[in-house]
Amino acid sequence: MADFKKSVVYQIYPKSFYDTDGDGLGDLKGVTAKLDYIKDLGVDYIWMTPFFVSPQNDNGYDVEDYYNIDPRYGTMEDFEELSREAKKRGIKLMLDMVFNHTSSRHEWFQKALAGDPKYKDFYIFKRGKANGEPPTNWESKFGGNAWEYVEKFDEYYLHLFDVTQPDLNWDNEEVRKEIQKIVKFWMAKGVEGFRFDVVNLISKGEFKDDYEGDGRRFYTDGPNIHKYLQELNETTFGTDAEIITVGEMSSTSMENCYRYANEDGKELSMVFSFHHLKVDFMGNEKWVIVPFDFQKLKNILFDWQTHMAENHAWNAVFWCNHDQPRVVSRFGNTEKYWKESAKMLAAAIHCLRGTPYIYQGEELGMTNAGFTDISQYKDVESLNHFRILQEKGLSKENAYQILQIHSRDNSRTPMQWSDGINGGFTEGNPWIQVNENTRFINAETELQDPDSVFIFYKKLIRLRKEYDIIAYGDFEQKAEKHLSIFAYKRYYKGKELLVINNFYGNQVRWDAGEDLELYECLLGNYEKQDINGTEVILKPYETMILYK
Ligand code: TEU
Repeated sequence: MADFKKSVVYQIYPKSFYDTDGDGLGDLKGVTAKLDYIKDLGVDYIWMTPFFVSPQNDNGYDVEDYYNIDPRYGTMEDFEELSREAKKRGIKLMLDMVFNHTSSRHEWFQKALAGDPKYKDFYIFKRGKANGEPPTNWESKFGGNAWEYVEKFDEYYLHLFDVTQPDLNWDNEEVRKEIQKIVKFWMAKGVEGFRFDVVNLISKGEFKDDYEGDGRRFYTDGPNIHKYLQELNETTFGTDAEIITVGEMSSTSMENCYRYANEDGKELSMVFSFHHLKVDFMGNEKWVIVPFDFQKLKNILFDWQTHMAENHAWNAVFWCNHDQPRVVSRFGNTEKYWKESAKMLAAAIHCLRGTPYIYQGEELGMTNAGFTDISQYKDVESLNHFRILQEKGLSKENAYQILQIHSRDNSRTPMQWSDGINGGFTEGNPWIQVNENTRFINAETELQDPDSVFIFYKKLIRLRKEYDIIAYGDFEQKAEKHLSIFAYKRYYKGKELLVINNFYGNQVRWDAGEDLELYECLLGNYEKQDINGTEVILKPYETMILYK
């Protein structure tokens, strides 16, 4: 059976990874070309975000054809070559399946629009209210109402995301059968992992107005969600013990995750939850500027660590992905302590109980995009909200400040391979601008520097392989109330691991209440640790992984 607890997953956003044909977009051949780099890092899986045929309104999360590769990314032969070359290096592939919705260009939706009743029932069409308003007041995650009017039917269809991403009707058995077929198709191609996009939104509940929120209470972790996941499991990936799965769970509850990611294996191997990445939001509102709440971050992560373990469920642990700003810009420091904070954040997340995910460029300490003009932004969500914020009365300057912090494009700038033109990403015109700091934050430089962020990630991954305690140990939170320190312990077969992190740029002191001199330091981001009996003095953004 695949030991996903001991594994590390590396996420690739192919569009921004490496371009081999000079069209300014990364491609599958580009991933193959960089496999040795990934192998050197030491990860076990590559999760690739969607590269299926798509109009790319949401960079591939709007799938037009699940069985074919978008020509912008290459061909099926390119995929097979990538798959073979990865296998040679002991790296497994995890594909990203978007089944909550399709692209409006998908054949099913086109047939639905043409009036074919079979395919209309593949989606969610509803009559508007008597007063001519949409069926419910639900908001799309990308802004505006979540229903689109189709005059021909005098009906609306539901789109929780962009208007070009109509939601599928999972209550229709034929839809579920089609989805099973797609998963089996990719299993037959030798794929060994799946990420299921916003999969806890597939079972819609009641279609009612939401007077307290944006509608999510009616479709998040919906009435048949566990039934549908179990069915998908039994009919597809559950038949192959080597396949690992992760569900992306939007606004989920922990109670549901105990079941989604239970070790009984009935649903998924693990889940992505996002509550710890809303600590710089106002509730669910992302388009505001609020300093991040460190205590909240600790409480949420520690809560999930403790309760998921108690309920025999497994976490995916991560700071970054293609929807999140860069973590070093978010919870770290991009100036004097850039390197220290990038390493500290890495250690803090990798030693938690769960499977760590690294998003391309995170291992280099890549930072937010630093865009200053709307023409530099490409993401549909950012473009919509830039407009909406100004409609709400915010000044352009304010709207820019918010995008600079929260835009998904922060993580979508091209991978920084070198200090050369376009950071070595393309010889053409990059589809999105390369960060100027590629002059000093880039793979070429970091591979040669034994003290680099890259080498630190490499060491962390190696530690997971060498010390079972990191993968299998029990979790215990520490320093709960400390204003700067994020610390925890792991226990396994009589051994103990103590991970201490300073999240701030000032020196702090902590009394651990036990003799710290009994530990050896496995990894840290400063040459010497200042330990005296039960007390430790942590330098700015210091991290240490202690073991006894
Ligand atoms: O994202 C789901 C999702 O709800 C968020 O992460 C979303 O980006 C955020 O709420 C916006 O503020 C997944 C994919 O990861 C994302 O790239 C897609 O755009 C989205 O689903 C739709 O398929």
